[in-house]
Amino acid sequence: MGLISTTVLRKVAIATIDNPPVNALGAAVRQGLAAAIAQANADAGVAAIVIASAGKAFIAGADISEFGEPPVAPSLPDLLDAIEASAKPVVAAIQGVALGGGLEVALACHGRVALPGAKLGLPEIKLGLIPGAGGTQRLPRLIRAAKAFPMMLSGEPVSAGQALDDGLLDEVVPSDVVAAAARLAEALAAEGRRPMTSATNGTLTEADREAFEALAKDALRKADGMPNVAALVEAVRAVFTMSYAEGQAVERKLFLSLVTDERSKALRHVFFAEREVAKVRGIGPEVKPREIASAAVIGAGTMGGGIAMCFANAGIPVTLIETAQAALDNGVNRISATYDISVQRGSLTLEAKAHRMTLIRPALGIAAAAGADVVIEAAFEEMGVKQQIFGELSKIAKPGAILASNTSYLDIPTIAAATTRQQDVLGMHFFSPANVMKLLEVVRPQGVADDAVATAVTLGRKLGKVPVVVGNGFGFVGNRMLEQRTRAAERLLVAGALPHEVDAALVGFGFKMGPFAMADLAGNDVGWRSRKARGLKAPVADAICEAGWFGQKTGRGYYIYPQGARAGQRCPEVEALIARIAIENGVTRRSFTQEEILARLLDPMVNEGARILEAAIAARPGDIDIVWINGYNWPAWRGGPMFWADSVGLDVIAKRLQAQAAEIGDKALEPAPLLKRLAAEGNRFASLTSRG
Ligand code: 3H9
Repeated sequence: MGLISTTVLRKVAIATIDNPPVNALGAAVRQGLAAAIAQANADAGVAAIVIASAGKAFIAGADISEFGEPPVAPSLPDLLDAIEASAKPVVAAIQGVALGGGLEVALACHGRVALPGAKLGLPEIKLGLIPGAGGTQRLPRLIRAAKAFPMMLSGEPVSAGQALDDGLLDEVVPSDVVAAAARLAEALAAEGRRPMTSATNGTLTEADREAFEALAKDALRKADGMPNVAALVEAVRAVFTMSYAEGQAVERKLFLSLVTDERSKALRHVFFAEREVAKVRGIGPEVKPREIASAAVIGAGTMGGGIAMCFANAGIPVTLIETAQAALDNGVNRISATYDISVQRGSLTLEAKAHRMTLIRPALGIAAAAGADVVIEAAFEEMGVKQQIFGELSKIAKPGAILASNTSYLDIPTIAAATTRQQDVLGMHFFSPANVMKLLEVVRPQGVADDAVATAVTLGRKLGKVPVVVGNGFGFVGNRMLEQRTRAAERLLVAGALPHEVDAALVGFGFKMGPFAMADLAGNDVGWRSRKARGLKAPVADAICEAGWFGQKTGRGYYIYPQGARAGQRCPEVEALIARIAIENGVTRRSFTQEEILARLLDPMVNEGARILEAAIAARPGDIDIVWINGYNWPAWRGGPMFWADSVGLDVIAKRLQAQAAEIGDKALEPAPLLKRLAAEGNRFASLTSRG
């Protein structure tokens, strides 16, 4: 088998897995390992066995892309039982990561040796799963349930040092882990194989069971409906109540049912989409990003301040620029107050705050941006203002500096036209609050240099963001789709739903907030100003603003907020106003089910997503999903809007849109050509990407 090569060294068979990039346990690897173990057992010249690996990882786990495919023997649990039952001792030589099924391989071995940089973990929970190859049964038996359960619940790996302390590893060696594993294997062969992990029930005590039950209770309380948490509890509990074989059967049954659960499918889709999004068309490893050692942010408002914090948090000095001292002082004070909240919460030390504040250098006047390697403009959202700033930047900025606008909607080429360096101008669109939200839309207009785009992407990652490269076009990806949802929400009010019903539908779907609670929080005047500038009308939203109900900051908006309350209460005046507007528009209002509300909110977004794909503003449907998960709190376990649409069925969505378009008489709601075509073919958005 090509992926496993075996050499024999002083009576120890070394089976090395070489399945780039991360030695995932695909069918060929499992078959190769099974053959290597069987062969070593049959070879009289072999006394012990080492499982080692080539490349940067020991084993990153089961091959996630095989889940949901027809099973190919041997299954991982069967392979691991064979390893554990090997008559000749088997030792794992761990370098890099041993994750999921990778750690389960090590757990089935009779000894484990690692390099100091190794990381060991069972991250299945993050994919909506639980360990499915004996991990829930072997790990508690090895290191106690009270230690093993939190590791499986968080999915976070532990260091080699920690694993050694916990008894998960036998040895940590500074170098040549294979030789050290071979020595341990020889010793085990000489002294007689140690008891199998699956049979070491002696480590399970009543005290451990009680400690585990307390942790389990807490975990179930916080599980938020995720079925894998309850499954994990059930599987680990079996360690105390059943034999290993029975417990393993429980684990297997739970694992297999979770694999087919929509939530796990969604999380697995997100795992691959996160990796795909990093691949940018036309930008390979030969395109080297420019060096970024300093930054400048123009505009010390909420957005500019948040962006400056991102640089300071990443240790990059940043000049924060305003035109007037008072605005600059306000900006710096706001940043300081935001850091204070982290200090109070205990997530930031006072020293760290002080250091970050020294990295933020307030300055007056655009000339202060002259030395920066990247300048991000976060000024007022008006083309004239932006063009003036970029015109000046073109004169004073360092040659080769990246000149980025944080605009949410405006045309980047028009901004770039104010400069003589189109090759350096692009969009870097952060999301509010900029120091928290992970999404960064990197807007790539025609004419920008590839290395400028690569720089923005690399920088985004350094700032802890998830950069998604998007094309230029009104609202780019996220806000363009959000506008559809906002319009749909307004239509629903006039048609008969109430603000709290619309919000409840989205919260029920998994969002933290609905559109009206969100609008009240952000300030209804923001959208109002933008509609007026574009000559657009939204009868309910406009009337609410005309009444001065801007949201939480004025004590009322779509809801009432008595005495600064953060949760709004239903407002009879708003509800009466909506009813009046419906009458004025000749609409007979009717009630809507939650399901209808959801369809009316989300289908137009999906339709816009299809148009965005047609126009190549987003490279892949998965990129759109990543935008919505990281910028708009779309629940990851729902996979993003395009994944959701695939799971509902594109034919269903196309039919619903067609019906709505006819009912309202709005052609814009008719299914986009791409959606129509895929629906007619019985296809999914996922078919547009290589993974299908
Ligand atoms: C499991 O084990 C279940 C068992 O309990 C029971 C089974 C019965 N499978 O992240 P990167 C690909 S569940 C398939 O960019 P890094 C990845 O898609 C599994 N592919 O690199 C990418 O491909 P491409 C539990 C995988 O250095 C490439 O490898 N394990 C897998 O930043 C490089 O990945 C996990 O959840 C996989 N398991 O990080 C671990 N892993 O180049 C998941 C990676 O085509 N993996 N790929 O885009 C990770 O956390 C990170 O990938 C890792 C490397 C830390 C390993």
